[in-house]
Amino acid sequence: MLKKIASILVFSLGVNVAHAQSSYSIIPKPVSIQAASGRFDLGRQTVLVAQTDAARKNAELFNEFLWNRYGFKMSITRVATGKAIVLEDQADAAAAEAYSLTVTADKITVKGGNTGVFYGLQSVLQLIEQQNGALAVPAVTVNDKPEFGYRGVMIDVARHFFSLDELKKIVDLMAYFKFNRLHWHLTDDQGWRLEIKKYPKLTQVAAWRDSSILGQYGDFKPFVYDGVKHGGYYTQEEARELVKYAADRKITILPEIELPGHSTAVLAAYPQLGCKDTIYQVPGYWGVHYAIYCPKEETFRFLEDVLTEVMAIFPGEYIHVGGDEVPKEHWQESSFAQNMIRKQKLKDEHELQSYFISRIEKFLNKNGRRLVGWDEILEGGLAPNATVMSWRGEKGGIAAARMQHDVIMTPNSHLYIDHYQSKDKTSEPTAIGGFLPLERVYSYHPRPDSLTAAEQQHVLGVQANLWTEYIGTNNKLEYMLFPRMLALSEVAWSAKSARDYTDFSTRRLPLRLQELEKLNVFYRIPEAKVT
Ligand code: TNX
Repeated sequence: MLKKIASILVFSLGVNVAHAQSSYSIIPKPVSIQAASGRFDLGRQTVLVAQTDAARKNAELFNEFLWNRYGFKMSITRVATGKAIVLEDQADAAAAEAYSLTVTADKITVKGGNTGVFYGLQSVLQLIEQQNGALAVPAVTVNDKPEFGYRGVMIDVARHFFSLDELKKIVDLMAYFKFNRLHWHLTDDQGWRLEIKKYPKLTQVAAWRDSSILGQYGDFKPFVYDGVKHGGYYTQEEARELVKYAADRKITILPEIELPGHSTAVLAAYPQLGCKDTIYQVPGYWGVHYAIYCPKEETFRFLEDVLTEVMAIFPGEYIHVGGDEVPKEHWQESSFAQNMIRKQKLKDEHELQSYFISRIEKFLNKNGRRLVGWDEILEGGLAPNATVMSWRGEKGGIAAARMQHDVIMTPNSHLYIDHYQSKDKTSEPTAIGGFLPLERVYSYHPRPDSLTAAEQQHVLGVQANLWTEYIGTNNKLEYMLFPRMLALSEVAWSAKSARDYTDFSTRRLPLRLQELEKLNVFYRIPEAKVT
């Protein structure tokens, strides 16, 4: 109902805008965009010109979008004849993600590195106007490049499992808005989601939770079970398929394997990796759970085996190892962990956690990979080469940047898209709490003023996190992502000085939302601002 009423508002707004200035509605906003006169008519007779295999891949993906959105494809050729969209891949492009785009009545030219050309084509798609069934692109010159090299979205598939098809749909939309990192939160207390050949119980046991194992942690509402054994996992083949699908769309996947906390599901499968001689169960409720990995040699062997299989699937340079919310009681109550603290001459459990993470980092570095962790990995001493994801505000990120460590900003104050989208929580589907309206996401700037220019260079970029404790369906996943993901795309891509919330929300967003509607995305309609 809410969606219906608001959609009437947006559509009436959209129609007015469509005729006045539907052009140049690109999100995220390009660095420069200059209007010219005339337009390029687009149709079945138009050809895509691609001279290399890599350029051809971009052309095929452009065609795929045209097919889904408008029901036709163009032919792809090596030589331009007649009206053409020419893809000029420049192997020596200095900035790999930059592109230029020129549209005249006869020709569209997209120039850049192969990734830049891909982004240029996304801009072309967003410029297409449809009038009386005919398609056209207004004449224009665009020069564009991203502000940040890391433009990410995190999806938690551990609290609720999402199908490969749904993830591909999200990847398509991420690419359309020029994101380049998907952080795949694959493990947590409530489930392990990746096939590991050496440890079959991870998918036989740890991937499934049971309706009988409910509880309540603090204010967290337990998930209401429907009698279904909730869970699921991705085979290695499926994970590889998503890696390839994303890579074609210029998106690198960062897999996350949580340690030493958020790992109860693993202990349910392999209890010997915990410090207690007990039975663990995969919990069906949220929060910070007591059971964590014991710092035994057997645990490190297990983790190295797991990470070896993970690295074989995910070729990206980063492996995320969690590190957040590690309660220390499990170690305080274990004579093994206490002996370890003494033997390694550590001060306390925080230093033991740091020892744990540093050992894993050494292993990853030896294998040519870099470790990322949540900002708790600062406690007890940061591993020498670690990159920090700052989620409890910017504090951790600022501290890490001052120590010359790389940082990705994901503050829960601005980028936790599991929070409510309205102040009136009763009008919204249940969420974890908090209030994060579109405008607040848009207002975020990831380079804190308190850092020097050199320190700011350590901020690689930004990411929104979608935790799925209360998200069990594709529709709800999309409802939480859209349109806040579009606001984030502009935070990540466009310079702060170029950003303008009024232009974004009243002119460009309504047009993009119409498009999401056509692409069957279950987005939330933002409240129309009455001025
Ligand atoms: C904290 S953010 C967590 C997650 C929860 C989230 C809910 C982070 C690194 N840990 O385990 O899902 O809050 O907002």
